Amino acid sequence: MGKAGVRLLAGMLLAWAVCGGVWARPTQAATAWQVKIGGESADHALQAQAFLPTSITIDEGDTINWTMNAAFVHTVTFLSGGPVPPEPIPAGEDGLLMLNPQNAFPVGGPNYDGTGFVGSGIIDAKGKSFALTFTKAGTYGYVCLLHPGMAGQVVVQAAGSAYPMTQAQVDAQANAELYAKLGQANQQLQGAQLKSQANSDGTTTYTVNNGVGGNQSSVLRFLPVDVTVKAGDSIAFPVNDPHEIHTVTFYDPAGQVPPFLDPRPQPSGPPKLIIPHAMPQGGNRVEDPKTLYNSGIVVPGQSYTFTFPKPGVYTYVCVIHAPQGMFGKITVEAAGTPASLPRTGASVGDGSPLPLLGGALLLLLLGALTRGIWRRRLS
Ligand SMILES: [Cu+2]
Repeated sequence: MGKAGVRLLAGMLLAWAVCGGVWARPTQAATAWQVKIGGESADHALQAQAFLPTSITIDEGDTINWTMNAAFVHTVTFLSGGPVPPEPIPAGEDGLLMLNPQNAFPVGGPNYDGTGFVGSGIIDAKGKSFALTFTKAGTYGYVCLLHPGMAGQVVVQAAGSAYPMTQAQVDAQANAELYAKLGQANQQLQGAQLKSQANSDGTTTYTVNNGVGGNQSSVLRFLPVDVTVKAGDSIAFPVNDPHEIHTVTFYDPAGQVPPFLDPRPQPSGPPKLIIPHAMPQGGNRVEDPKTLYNSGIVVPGQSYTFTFPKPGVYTYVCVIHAPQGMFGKITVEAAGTPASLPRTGASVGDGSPLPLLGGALLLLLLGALTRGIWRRRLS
C-alpha cells in the first residue's frame, strides 16, 4: 500500500470514528424494572391494595414487569385519561350480571405511549406477571380495575437520563410500603368490634363487619368470624372497606361453596364470566342450615341484614373471597336461654395462634398438677 492508500485508509477510519460518535451515541441498554402487585399475610386475610412501589421512575425504551405478590386478583390498567369501565355489566341472559370483558381480559400492549386503554386483564395467581415497554417520556397513572383506590404511577424520563434509584433501592422501597400497609391492615383487624343494639321487641340487632379496610389495605374477613345470638335476633353486615365488595352467602356446608364466577364459553371470543350470586337470593330470614340465603354483592358503605328466627348453626361465606378464607359462622340459641358472650375477633383467621397457646397452657397446667400429685405421693 502506497502513502496515498494509507492516507485514504486513515481518513476512512477517522470518518468512521466521527460518524460513529455522532450516530451511535452512547446508549444505555434498555432496562427491565420489577414492580410488585399487592402483597398479603400468610393466611391471605390482610391485603395490600397497592402497586409496590407506588411510583417508579424509568427511561424511554425501558420495560416494567409487574408481578403478582399475593394469592389474589388484580389488574394493571392504563386509562390514559379515559373513564373507568363499568363493573359488573348485564350478561344479556336471564337478567344475570357478568364481569366486564374489557376489564377481565388483556387489551393493547406490549408498548405504551401514553394513549389509549391498555390493560393486563385479571391477573389471578401469585407469580403471574404483565409487562409494558414505555416509548414516550411523560408521567402516567395506572389503576387496578377490581380495587378502587389501588393506583400507581410511572415517570418516564428521556432516553439516557440518569436513574434516581437502582432496582435494589426500588425493591427496598416496595417492601417498606408493603409492611406499612399490612401493619395498617392488622390494626384494622384488631380494631373491628362486634356491635349490638337492643330493639323495642326484646330482640337484638348485631353488626358484624363484612370486611374492613381503607388507605390501600384490606382485611378479607368477617369480624368477628364466629358469633352467637338468640332466635329472633338480626345481624347487619356492612362493608367497611372502600376497596372491596363482598357477599354474605349462607350455604349447606356439606355441599360445595357457591362459586363467584361461572364461565360460559361463547361461539367466538372469550367466555362470558357470569356472576351467578350477584343479586340477593332466598330472602332475609335464615332458618334452614342447608338452604342458600345470599345478600348478593354488597358495595362499600352498604349493608345487608339477616334475621335468625330458629336455633341452629349457620355457615356462610363471601363467594368472592372464599379462596382467601373469608368464611363465618352464626350460632343461634333458643330465645330465653341464658346469654352466651359473643366471641370477639380474637379467633379470626386460619393461622390464629390462640388455640395453640391455649393447648400449651393446658399442658403446662396438667404437668404442674401431675408433678404436684407425684411429689405428694413420694413424700
Ligand atoms: Cu369478600
